[in-house]
Amino acid sequence: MPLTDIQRANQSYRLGTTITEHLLLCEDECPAASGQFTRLLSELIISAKLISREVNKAGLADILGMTGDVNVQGEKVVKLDEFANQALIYRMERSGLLCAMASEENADVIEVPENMPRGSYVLSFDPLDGSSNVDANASIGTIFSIHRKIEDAGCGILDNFLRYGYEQVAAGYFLYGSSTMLVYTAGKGVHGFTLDPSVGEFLLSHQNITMPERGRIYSVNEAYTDYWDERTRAVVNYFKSSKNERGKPYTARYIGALVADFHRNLLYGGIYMYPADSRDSHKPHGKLRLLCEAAPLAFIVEQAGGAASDGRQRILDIKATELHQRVPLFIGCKSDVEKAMAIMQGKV
Ligand code: AHM
Ligand code: MG
Repeated sequence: MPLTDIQRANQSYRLGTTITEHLLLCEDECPAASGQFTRLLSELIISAKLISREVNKAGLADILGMTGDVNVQGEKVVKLDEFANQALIYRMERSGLLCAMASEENADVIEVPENMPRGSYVLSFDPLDGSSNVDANASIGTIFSIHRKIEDAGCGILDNFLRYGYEQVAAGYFLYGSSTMLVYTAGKGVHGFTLDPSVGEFLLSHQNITMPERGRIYSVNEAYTDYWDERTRAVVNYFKSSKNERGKPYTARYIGALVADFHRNLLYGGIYMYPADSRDSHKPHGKLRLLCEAAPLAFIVEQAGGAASDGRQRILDIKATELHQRVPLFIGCKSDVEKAMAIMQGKV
């Protein structure tokens, strides 16, 4: 008897399919899955394991009084987001696969030093998204986006990063939650791997993740209602007052960590919104960064059958003009995002 999807996922998790094996198996249908690309993902995985190790110790460090500037070994204790940023830069610049990086934490492009081997990819990342949740032990994550470097361009030039989202070769995130997960796409579906601490490997646990056409969750920080324009308020009111496909009201869920909120909606079905608001000078364009937050998650959501928009256009059709450009974000199940767009554009 053929196995169901869930049985197959259980089997591959119990018997263990690693990401390298998974990439090798799909190499034919996934042009991005070259040997170089596989190594790039393996390097990201090692960085994420290091970050995961520190995240898991975060509460313990506090109990042991190690959150000051210097720990008992006399080492400087860095904040987790600084550690995550350092770990990614340190490992990835030694990988020989990249020529430059852009981190949410660094103002400028980080060029791989000339004395190190350079590769043909550029990487944008948010090292620890939702880090304000760390002290409360809530889920946080690392988001990454991979482009090929522009041919014949220098490594450090901004143009390597000022690209359309649809040009991404791959994108993904690590979620440090009740377990540590990697979810990624290389343009052929969305796949999830769970870190098995006893094996020390990410094993395939969610193959071909797909979102329902319409969700049952809306996620937005409603504390900013007074700072939204009329149309944004109308979008949120729509989800508050409408029934979902099953004839039930939508439910509200908001952790305040994009990766965690996105991941839940990806699996359960829903829409996450971080609209523009008028609180302070940079929020007219929302809070979230195009390159290291919105674009990679938009690539994933579309590969899972969902959609992502800034309210006017598809996120993947936006060409970045600044490294730390911010965009309003409506992301999730296709018909929910389309409804939000229609309201934002005054079409309904
Ligand atoms: P960060 O990258 O500095 O952590 O900020 C982004 C985070 C997202 O993870 C989260 O969705 C959002 O900020 C929450 O913002 P707010 O507290 O305004 O709702
Ligand atoms: Mg972030």
